[in-house]
Amino acid sequence: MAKMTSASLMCADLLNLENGIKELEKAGIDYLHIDIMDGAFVPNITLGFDLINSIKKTTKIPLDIHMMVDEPARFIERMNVDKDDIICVHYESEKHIHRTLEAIRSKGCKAGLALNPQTPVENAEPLAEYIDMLLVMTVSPGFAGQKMFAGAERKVEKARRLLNEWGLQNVPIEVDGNISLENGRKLSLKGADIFVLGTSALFLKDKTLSQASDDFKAVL
Ligand code: S6P
Ligand code: MG
Repeated sequence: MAKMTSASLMCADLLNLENGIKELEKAGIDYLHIDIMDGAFVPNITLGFDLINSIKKTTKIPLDIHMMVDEPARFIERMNVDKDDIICVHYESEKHIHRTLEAIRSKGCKAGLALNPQTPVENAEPLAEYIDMLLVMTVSPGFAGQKMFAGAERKVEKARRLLNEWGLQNVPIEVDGNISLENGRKLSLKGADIFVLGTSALFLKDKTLSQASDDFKAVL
């Protein structure tokens, strides 16, 4: 599977976002990662639906929407998405998550399932028929700038093996949290496919977005 990058917009210069997105287009970034938080599922509040609508008018880069909210089913209907966009919901956020994954697919876009660091990959097995992408969180969700959890490599390796066993060879694994050059290379070797890039590899003081993106792609 081709390796892909997803730029975490909560780490971008939000007062200059339109120009930032134009630069990300030139840099060949594959997805824009949009973190939606509710202050309950995670102790933070970030980006929201109006921003998604504005971004949709600005670019054709597909969106990779990461819902860190309790009961995300409440919000799926109103989301403005196209067929290449991904809406990703957390296993831990809903009692009947398969219904939410179905609701996402019925909008004509892709359904992603996210797992917190402590949630075993095996928990995704009953949901195999409902997922188009598996997000293995490599930090506890809520904040940028954290350190990758110690079991992340082992978990990604297991996720790739189990997805293949379940017949999901074409379902990509996304990793999110502290994806530096070094961690990106290690996780790529274990089978990660989509890399969420934030403060660890893309939004850096000493590099342009294009330089940082090129440097990251070179280690995959
Ligand atoms: C965190 C969120 C992430 C962050 C990303 C930041 O809860 O889901 O998408 O934006 O982890 O990257 P970094 O390199 O600062 O950890
Ligand atoms: Mg995220």
